[in-house]
Amino acid sequence: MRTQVAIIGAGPSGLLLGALLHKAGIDAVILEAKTPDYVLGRIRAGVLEQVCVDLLDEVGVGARMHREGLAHGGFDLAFGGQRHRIDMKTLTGGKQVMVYGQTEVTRDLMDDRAAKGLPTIYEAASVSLHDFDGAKPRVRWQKDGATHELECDFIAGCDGFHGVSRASVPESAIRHYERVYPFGWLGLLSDTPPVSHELIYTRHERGFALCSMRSMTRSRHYVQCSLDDKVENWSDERFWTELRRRLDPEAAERLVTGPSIEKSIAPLRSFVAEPMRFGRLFLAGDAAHIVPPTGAKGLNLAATDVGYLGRAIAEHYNEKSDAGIDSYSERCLRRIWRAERFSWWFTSLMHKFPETGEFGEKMQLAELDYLVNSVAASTAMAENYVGLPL
Ligand code: FAS
Ligand code: PHB
Repeated sequence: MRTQVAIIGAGPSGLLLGALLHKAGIDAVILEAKTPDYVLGRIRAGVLEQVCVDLLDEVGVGARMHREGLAHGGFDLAFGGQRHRIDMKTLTGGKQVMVYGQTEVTRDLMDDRAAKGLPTIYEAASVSLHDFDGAKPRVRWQKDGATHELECDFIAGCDGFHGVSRASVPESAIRHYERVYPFGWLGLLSDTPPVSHELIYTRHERGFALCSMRSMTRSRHYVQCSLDDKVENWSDERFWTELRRRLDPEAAERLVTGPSIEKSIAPLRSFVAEPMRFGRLFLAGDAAHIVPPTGAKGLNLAATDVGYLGRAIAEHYNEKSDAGIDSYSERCLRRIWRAERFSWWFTSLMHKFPETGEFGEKMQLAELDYLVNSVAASTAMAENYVGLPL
């Protein structure tokens, strides 16, 4: 088999890149380890920056997002039993975010790819990358008892944090920067109405909590939990009781509980691999970086990576220019580090750390008090949350 671009991973990064390349007239084959249902079953991000919305519109899969997504002009910060709204729309001159689940983004991209008859090979086992430091890279995998090989011009490693692409780069050629947080997020999805019409991020002495949503009838809530906690230790009742204890009185009053559709614990880390290009192999999305979900940046960074990469590869073929390819890593990393900083800062501000202590708690509360009472500080918060310009 031969194609122009081999994409490893059919998560949002791989699918969006495939759609961008198709729009530019470039052939790509996506290799995915799991089944479509497995990929769709992972409940993850919920907030899209305008740059992500624009990319989905650019490839023609934005219709359902605009129909069913919720445009949000602000969110609440809750601490000391009080809620304070960050009016993003006013503070950023009109910018907003779109609340639309990553599962739906992935489904829209999957359906579009299938409708166009574009090749995605699911349940591709033991994927391996070869000769990407030369001009004729190849990818191999196992399926239906046979070994398959794909010759290509480029490989896009869109296979997430635990994927094979970054692991295929010689250790001497890559640097890792990492911080692992001493807690996780226990998330619960339920067909219950959201607590409020916008998101509520809560800092509480018992730990962080987030009230989010997927629609006005489906909620996504999180509570900070210990790293060694297990989801089987958390009955729905225990979750709802703990969430209610952390919310401000008005939110606690409005909380509607119900049976969980999904419940899972996500570990939190900050991680960046540098560089993101190795000859004909390019890393994009979680394969190259991870942010703690506090700032809702993970999916959005993945989208901007593949936005840059799709344009760079199109330039290579259609304009015979490698300027985009040569600057890909540097352009992505500048945006990634700004998002890493914001996500680390917001996580440090809102969570209970083992070493926080009484002085640390006073510092968190003082910073939050300053943040919600300073136009300058609120503006800085707002411009980072809606997404920094490309
Ligand atoms: P993904 O991990 O989504 O996709 C990679 C794909 O590659 C997967 O389908 C995988 O099966 C496949 N793959 C892996 N290894 C392979 C191999 N060897 N061969 C072939 N295929 C392979 N972001 C937010 O903004 N907000 C959130 O609340 C949030 N919550 C999250 C919760 C969890 C548990 C996790 C893990 C992430 C969360 N994120 C969140 C971040 C998440 O949304 C990612 O940023 C987003 O999934 C990135 O998409 P991809 O880069 O496509 O990686
Ligand atoms: C979500 O809805 O899953 C969500 C929203 C905002 C975040 C993290 C997760 O910061």
